[in-house]
Amino acid sequence: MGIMVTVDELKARLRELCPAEGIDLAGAVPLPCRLPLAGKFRSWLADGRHGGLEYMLRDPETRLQPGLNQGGNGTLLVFAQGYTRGWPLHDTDPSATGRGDLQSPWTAGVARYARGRDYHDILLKAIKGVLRDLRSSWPDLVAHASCDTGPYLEREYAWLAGLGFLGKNTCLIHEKLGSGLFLGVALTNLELEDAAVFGPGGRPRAEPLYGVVPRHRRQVETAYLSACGRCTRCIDACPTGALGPDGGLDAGACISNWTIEQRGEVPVDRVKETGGILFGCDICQAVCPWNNRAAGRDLPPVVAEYDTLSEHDQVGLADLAAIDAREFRRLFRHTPLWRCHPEGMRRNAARVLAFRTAQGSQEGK
Ligand code: B12
Ligand code: SF4
Ligand code: SF4
Repeated sequence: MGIMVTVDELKARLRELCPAEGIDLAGAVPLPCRLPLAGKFRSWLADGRHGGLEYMLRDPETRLQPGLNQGGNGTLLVFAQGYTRGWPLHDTDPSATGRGDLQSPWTAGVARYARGRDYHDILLKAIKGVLRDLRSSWPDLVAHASCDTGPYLEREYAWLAGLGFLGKNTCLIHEKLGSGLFLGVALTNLELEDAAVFGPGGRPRAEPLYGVVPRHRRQVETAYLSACGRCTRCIDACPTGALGPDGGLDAGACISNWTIEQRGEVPVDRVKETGGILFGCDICQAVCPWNNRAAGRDLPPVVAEYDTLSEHDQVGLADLAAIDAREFRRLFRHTPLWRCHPEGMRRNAARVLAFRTAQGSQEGK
């Protein structure tokens, strides 16, 4: 049974509950909804741009129709939690975003999203905290929360919920906070009485229910990619040409995919430039002006759990290139780095070592 609520009631509760859970933005998508970019997603799969990410092939239609198992009704709540407050301009030098000859393998070679505790745990706990408290208002609330791993195109729903716009780097970007945001969702049996204020299904909302309201509302509301304007910095900066000229990413060419998800040798012909990058890739976000501006703002800090990697500062690249399963577990069990398995970490560290050695011998000449 659906629970009838008004948008204002939901908004009031989210505004009360999200700050305590360290959530920056929250919004809602009334279901069923039509995803304006569904065709792009289907052709992305059909063209093989999922680059070996086989889980993306599993039941793709479910990603386009959340609520399928509940008859397609209800409301999808969407949440965003910051892990970094932008990237300062000096990070736009690729040598500072992972390819520099720095002392620590951590500060430069690991993408910022992975420099803390595992976001799947942290954000999911925060969302479940909000849902638990919502039950005090609506005891019959049914809700399934997920972060990253559920069958949702999270960025598209975040966009529809008014949390930001989709950039040419394919990330969800908030006008004030930038794109250093994790996303999570909760499929609920809430029924928004006045869902019509959201406009016809599939039309993005101009603002979130909780969080900073964007200034360029019309842009966010009406046009995908419009807030990028003529900027192409991310496309130009991507060392492997993984970003298409007008949106879309070829995961087979993306360093993030190769250093996190894929096992085995990195095919040199496809990904020549993993260089000094140990894990993940931030280049297309670090060059983004929305992130450079966010770094200059006086924003509240991100939750402390997203900034703990300095604990590993004593571990060197040579240690990582030879790491065994037990040590890998001890160091990384509850961090995003867990995802690459010891085998991936050894491979990545060996590549970075080789890269830095070659760089060093060139400088020595
Ligand atoms: C698979 C995946 C990846 C893959 C593929 C990335 C990708 N862009 O698809 C890899 C491993 C490469 C990856 C990398 C990263 N990821 Co990831 N990833 C996911 C995951 C699990 C699914 C994404 C997905 O559905 N991709 C399918 C494609 C088709 O979706 P899409 O790119 O959004 O495509 C749309 C548009 O590009 C557009 N489009 C496509 N082609 C075209 C063509 C034209 C002409 C046009 C106009 C439009 C267009 O339409 C598509 C459909 O709407 C999500 C979690 C989730 N469940 O959603 C996290 C997620 C997207 N990742 C996340 C993060 C943090 C990252 C990294 C930043 C990590 C890092 N530092 O290394 C990088 C960013 C790389 C990048 N520029 O996207 C966050 C993003 C948060 C944000 N603010 O956007 C998410 C949401 C996880 C989370 N819960 O927080 N990721
Ligand atoms: S994450 Fe790196 S490799 Fe992937 S699209 Fe962005 S800049 Fe290119
Ligand atoms: S770098 Fe430019 S084109 Fe790329 S996402 Fe940011 S604003 Fe858009």
